[in-house]
Amino acid sequence: MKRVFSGVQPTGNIHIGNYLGALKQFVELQEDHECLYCIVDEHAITVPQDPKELRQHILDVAALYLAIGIDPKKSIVFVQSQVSGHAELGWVLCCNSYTGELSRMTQFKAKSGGQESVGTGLLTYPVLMAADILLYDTDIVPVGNDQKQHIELCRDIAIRVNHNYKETFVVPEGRFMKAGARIMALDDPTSKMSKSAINVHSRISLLDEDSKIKKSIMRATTDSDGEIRFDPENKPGVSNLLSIYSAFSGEDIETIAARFAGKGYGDLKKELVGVTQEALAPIKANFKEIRESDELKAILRDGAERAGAIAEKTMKRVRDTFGLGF
Ligand code: ATP
Ligand code: LTN
Repeated sequence: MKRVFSGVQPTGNIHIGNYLGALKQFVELQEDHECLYCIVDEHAITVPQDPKELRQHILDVAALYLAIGIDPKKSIVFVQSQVSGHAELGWVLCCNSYTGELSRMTQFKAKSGGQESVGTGLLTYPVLMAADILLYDTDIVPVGNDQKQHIELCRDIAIRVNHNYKETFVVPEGRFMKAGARIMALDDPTSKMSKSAINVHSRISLLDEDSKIKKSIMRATTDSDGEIRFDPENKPGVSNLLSIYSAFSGEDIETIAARFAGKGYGDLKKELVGVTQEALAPIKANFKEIRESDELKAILRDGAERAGAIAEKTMKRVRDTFGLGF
């Protein structure tokens, strides 16, 4: 069975971009893969976090994982900082990557741009991500399009170590959704939907109330030519709504667009409100119960133990490759 690994940062406001780009694949993959789903808290502290809030967000993401249908009997669900191999391998990989390649990452450029001083963790963030993946001999990494460059870097580092030392790492591949790999902000369809955008109507969070979902979609930015067709370059707003519709319903984009031919944007938006509310309702209902249950922490402890056993095997191999210890 092929092994799958992915991670989500516990930074609050998990939105439909995260869900349609990444999380939805997690559930599908667990049926016929060996899956590890991680809450990457060590990635979250590359920017300052409130410690109390961070701990709450870790449990929120864990509960969301389970609420969308990740089954802890089928998949390993755990928190990154509970398995020390992530930080340990992260250091080893830092010693096998170049500041040049790291400073070329678009996410680094975006997050560090305009800052007076830039934290080292922001630069080495993708190396820790590579460690997450390589620690488990991962074959497949389901992520949104924005992570493509980081997956490439991870592959480069793995190939480099295998070549410069000896065969140590499995070289992984990214897995991207056809619809949903890049959901755009509702208020500005030229930028990606993001947790950190100031305007709450730029995104739909998985736990948003029905009234908020309706408001955000009905006021989504479109254009003035009135025609419903999929054309991301010239009609980014309408195309984004069609992508969201398709990703939730499973119907392909062209079929949806054809069904709305001759109708107005209001009709598309109204139907999309219904589709979105319906898709998120069971997630919200499950979340509340799981988040409040005592079982959640036990699931995470068990997950860390199982992940830790796999990680330790890899770390033994890594220490041997580099001659660390005795
Ligand atoms: P954000 O930019 O919203 O803060 P992120 O990418 O920094 O999110 P994560 O929560 O770790 O942080 O992302 C989880 C997953 O969601 C990743 O696989 C990422 O590629 C995916 N993802 C994030 N935003 C989008 C989006 N707008 N469309 C599709 N996938 C997305
Ligand atoms: N960098 C990713 C989160 C992340 C991840 C990973 C995804 C950290 N480690 C390992 C897949 C595999 C992000 O910002 N979305």
